[in-house]
Formats: sequence, structure tokens, C-alpha cells
Amino acid sequence: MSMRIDNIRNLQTSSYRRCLRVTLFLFVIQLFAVSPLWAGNDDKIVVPKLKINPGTTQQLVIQLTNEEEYTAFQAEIYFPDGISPVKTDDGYCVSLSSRKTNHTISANIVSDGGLKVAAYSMNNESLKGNSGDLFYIDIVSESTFEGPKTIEVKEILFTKTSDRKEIEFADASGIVDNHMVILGDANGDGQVNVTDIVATVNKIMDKPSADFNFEAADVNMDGFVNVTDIVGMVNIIMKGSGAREMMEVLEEDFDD
Ligand SMILES: [Ca+2]
Ligand SMILES: [Ca+2]
Repeated sequence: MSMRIDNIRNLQTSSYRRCLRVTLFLFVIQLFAVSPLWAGNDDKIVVPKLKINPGTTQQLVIQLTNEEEYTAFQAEIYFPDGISPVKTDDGYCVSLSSRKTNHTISANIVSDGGLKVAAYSMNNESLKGNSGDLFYIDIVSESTFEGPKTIEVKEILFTKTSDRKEIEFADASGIVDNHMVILGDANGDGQVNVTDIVATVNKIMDKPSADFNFEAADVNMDGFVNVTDIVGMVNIIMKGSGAREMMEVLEEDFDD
């Protein structure tokens, strides 16, 4: 009889322990789920490298890679000596990419010298997509600008669409340089497009233009500039937009 009671007691104790273990497990899971440290996961701001010639204006691109859906954000951008945001009578030239829905963006220089931007939607709609350009800032370089220099993005705050919780992002930075070689930019104007293919064909035909940049044209970096590098340039352009336009211009250029 006492053995039977012992068995029942043992059973009760073990099921009690199991229950305790499960409760503890669920508690830990919940801790991770509600912790703000984990809520933002890998979402981040990216600033791609930018080439800017001294004394010129360029568009700085700020990108967002995200898993969560966000409706609003704010951030502060800090420019190095020799680089500043373009200001017109209408204010700073900051614009949202096609990832906006009905969002508005505002920008102004704040007391510590940073350009503060804030974007929101009038009916709390989400920003579209999960990667790529988020917004653009027109920047101008002084005639004495000498790179490479760093552009920093700080105090980055995003608001989730679902529960309106704030997510603090890690700071981001990008390089701005006047010497940078952009692979495929054979004529050194800061962009890779059909004119670089024309410049490279001219080089292959032994009639290179004055602005031809060998290092940029050697897309596969094998020390030669030939038709394989043109294939590489076509790939680079195809990944961007304007592929159709490129084909039309190419047909015109090679017909004569
Ligand atoms: Ca170019
Ligand atoms: Ca090559």
C-alpha cells in the first residue's frame, strides 16, 4: 500500500517538475519576444559609396534594408569638411524614393550641425519593399574637397506600422571620395551607363577618348580591356534601370 502511495507521489512530483520546466521555457521565449533589443533584428540603414568631383553637386543615397514594416523614421546626417547639403529658397533638397506611399519628408540643420530628417505618412501607411533606396540628399563639394571622407547617419529611429513601437537602429556611415574608381565607369563621370560602353569600344578600336579610365573599364580586373569587360558593363547596367534605353542607344551607335 505504501509503495503505491510512493509511486503516486513520484508521479505527481515528476509531472509538477515537467510543468515547471515548460512554464520556465515559455517565460524565456516571451522575454526574447518582447525585448526591444531583438525587435529590430537585422534592419539597418546603408550608405553606398559615392564619388563626387570637387566643386560639383551629387545625390547622396540612403538605403533601408528591413524585415519589419515601418511607417515613419527620423535620423541625423553628419557631413565631413568640404561637403554640405544643398540649400535652396525652398529648403534642403531631400526627397523620398519610390518606397514611399503618401509619405512626406522634412529636413533642417539642427543645433549640433547635423541635417535632421523626418518622414511620416498622414494615414500611417508602411514604406514599400524590403531593400534599396529610401531617400536622397543633394550634396555639394567645395572646390578643394579631398577624399576619402566619411558621412555619418546617427540617432536613427523607425516606427513600426503594426504596434507603433520605436526601433532604434545602429549608426551607419558611408564613404565619399573624389578619387574613387567605380567599376564600369570607363569615362569617369560617376555613373555606369551606355557612354562607358562606347568609351570602351573606342579604346578596343585603338581610339581612346581623353577621359578614358583603364582601371574602371577593366571590369573583370584581369589587366586587359576587351570585349569581356563590355559584357561586365552590360551586366552592371542591366542590374540598374534604363536597360531598354541602353539597347536603343547601342543600336544607334553601332549602326554607323
Ligand atoms: Ca560613366
Ligand atoms: Ca578586363
